[in-house]
Amino acid sequence: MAIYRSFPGTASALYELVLAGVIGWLYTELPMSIALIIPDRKLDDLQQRLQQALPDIPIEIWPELNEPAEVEFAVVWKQPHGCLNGLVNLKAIQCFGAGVDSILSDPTLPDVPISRIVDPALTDAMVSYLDGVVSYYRLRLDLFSAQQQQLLWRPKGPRKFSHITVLGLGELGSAAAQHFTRLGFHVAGWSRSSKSLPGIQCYAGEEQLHQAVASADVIICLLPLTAATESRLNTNFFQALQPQSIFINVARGAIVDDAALLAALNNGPLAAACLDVFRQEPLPQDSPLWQHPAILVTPHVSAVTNVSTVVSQIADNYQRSQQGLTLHHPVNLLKGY
Ligand code: NDP
Ligand code: OXD
Repeated sequence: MAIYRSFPGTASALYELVLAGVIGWLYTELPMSIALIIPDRKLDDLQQRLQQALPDIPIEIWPELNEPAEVEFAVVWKQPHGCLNGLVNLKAIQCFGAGVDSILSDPTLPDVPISRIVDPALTDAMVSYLDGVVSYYRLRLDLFSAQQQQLLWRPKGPRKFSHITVLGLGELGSAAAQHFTRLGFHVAGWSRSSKSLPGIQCYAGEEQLHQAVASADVIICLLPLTAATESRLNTNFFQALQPQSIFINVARGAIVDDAALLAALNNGPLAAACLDVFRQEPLPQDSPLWQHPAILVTPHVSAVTNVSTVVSQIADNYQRSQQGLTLHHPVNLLKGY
């Protein structure tokens, strides 16, 4: 500023005009972009579909960003910590999944609104996976699979399941609870705040957790991973379950204390566990969970984000962030989910 002020008369005015023009151009013409920050995944399909929905916006795949300062919107999944910090013009973060724990664990997370995926196709996938797993145990396919390894022919009738408890009554948990209610099970659910859902016995808060699971033959975990839920399913929790119950975790591995789970399988009360999620993924080769005869391991596949069904909500959220509107499916940073 001091320099151009020393220009005499018209020259100074001209300089001011040019400078204002350059600043204006910088603010209006900087080609703002969307960054896809989803390491270790092929992103061509997402990039193409999003480009079709937003033809005028450059969509770049991290780490190959043209200019980090151009990024105004980031679609993120398990980002390396720190990589969002350099996006100085970021206006919003769109999580590419339903759970935001990996995004929120970044200590350098920029202070911008975050949204997550809520998608009927994702919900259907989760319900269908859970339906299959409950049938698998009800029909004793776990037992027959083990017997087959030993060439054993020992018929046995189905397990008598009547009660199912779902931990977490959000988008996925409430859909799962309603599904099993429709199939004729007695269904209970547990959440943070109290709820009233038709046909479901609802429990809420720490003090009602044991009550919620006391009569369950099957317990399904669909809680988010937060400071309050980390390692929450511990020895105390497993000791509150019925003998011969089945535990299914499709939420996050770190909600479960693995040593307590193994003890509950080895010494009771659990008969079996199906685990789709783990503290460390991929599950390390030396994890005892791989080899345990009463554990079914699936590689985090119960409900995978479907690019074709979520692209419109991502594009819509981009537009909303540009207009300063609240994003669809916003994350509550105080609650952590
Ligand atoms: P929501 O945020 O819609 O629901 C979360 C539920 O958990 C709510 O009912 C909430 O209670 C309850 N809850 C949160 N904290 C506590 C607590 N401390 N005590 C009791 N209840 C609590 O999440 P979604 O249903 O969409 O998803 C759940 C989780 O599933 C995701 O966070 C993700 O980790 C996992 N997931 C796994 C997938 C997989 O492929 N394995 C795929 C998709 C999701 P309230 O209603 O009172 O807020
Ligand atoms: C999710 C997941 O949270 O895939 O969407 O785990």
